[in-house]
Amino acid sequence: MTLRYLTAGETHGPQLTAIIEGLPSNLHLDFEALNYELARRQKGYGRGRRMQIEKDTAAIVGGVRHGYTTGAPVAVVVENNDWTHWRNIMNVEPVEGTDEEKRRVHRPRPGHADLNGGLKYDLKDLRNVLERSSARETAVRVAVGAIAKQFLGRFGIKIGGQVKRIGEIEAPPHQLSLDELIEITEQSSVRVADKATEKKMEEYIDKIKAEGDSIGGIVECIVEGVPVGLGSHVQYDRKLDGRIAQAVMSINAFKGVEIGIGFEAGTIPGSQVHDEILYSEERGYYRASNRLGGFEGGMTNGMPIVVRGVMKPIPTLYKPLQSIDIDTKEPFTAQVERSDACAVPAASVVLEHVVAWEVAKAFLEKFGGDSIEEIERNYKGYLAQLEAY
Ligand code: EPS
Repeated sequence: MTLRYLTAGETHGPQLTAIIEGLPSNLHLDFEALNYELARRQKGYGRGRRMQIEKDTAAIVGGVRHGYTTGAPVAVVVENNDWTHWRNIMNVEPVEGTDEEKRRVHRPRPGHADLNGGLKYDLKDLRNVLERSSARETAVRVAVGAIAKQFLGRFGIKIGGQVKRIGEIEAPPHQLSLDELIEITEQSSVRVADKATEKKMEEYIDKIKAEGDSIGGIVECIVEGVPVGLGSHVQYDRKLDGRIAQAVMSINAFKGVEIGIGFEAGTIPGSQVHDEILYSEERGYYRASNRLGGFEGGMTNGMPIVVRGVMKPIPTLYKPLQSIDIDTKEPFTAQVERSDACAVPAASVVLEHVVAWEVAKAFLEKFGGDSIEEIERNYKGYLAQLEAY
């Protein structure tokens, strides 16, 4: 069975909804841990006023009983507190009122989905595009990924992340273990391990905000405890690094993805890129380095998965950019809207969760079963195969 999910819901509608299909039965869900992940996504220096309105929690409304999955589809709901201010504007029933009262949008914002979506779906109210294209949707994607994380946790697979860069400020390299990294970045307003960098990033975000601008950055996710052989070399759509890349690019505002040293691999000779193969009784086969970020041939090689993604600056600016009004076809400069100056720390949390989902999906494809116990049996059998190899 393939693990899959769909989401529905608008940023100022009543709720976001996800339905997950293909989860095994008997998986214990820790609701507190799930909501902890949602709270992590809401934090971060540089976010706007909306995050003071929302206190995201996930309500599970199907597929779970007395704390355990039943094997049925799992339905997850994250309510939008802001909905109370938008009841009329976002009502599913027809409402009376002027365009102004309905907050009709006819001025597409550069960098957003507004104009493309309006043209494609023949919508004269661009609100019908922006409401769905909003990054608010990542709240429920984190809820889905948090369930995947808990599933992977059963098999000793752990996921963490960090911010590598915000605009001009780069985080220096470090030698922290994943556990240490998770603990330390959690204390950071910008999800970096180094306090001096944190301060510089905060000051930089302040400066950008004061200029009416916005800023993006680079985030990284690390997955440890992954067995050899998730994904496959035999078919393009089974290559797990390719599927992770697609998932990362699907996060709102992401413009690029790298695995391991990524783009640097095109700048140095092969002898400095490939990870030499070693063997010991204790560890079996392992690598002297992890420059390829845990992948060869579209399959995991047993080293940690390392994925980076780049987020563009949020396009809602206080500094006006030129666009064209779809009613008058006249140029205008964008009006001021509530916005985040920087959402890179939040994007780091989203990255962890979309990667968790892809790894969980590949894990289930390989060790698939209908109950968690059946998967555990299959997994143990495979580990014995690896040991005997
Ligand atoms: C977003 C715009 C802002 C952000 C929102 C994403 O919302 P609003 O238009 O209500 O001010 O706050 O992010 C979230 C609500 C969230 O939960 O992350 C956008 O246009 O993508």
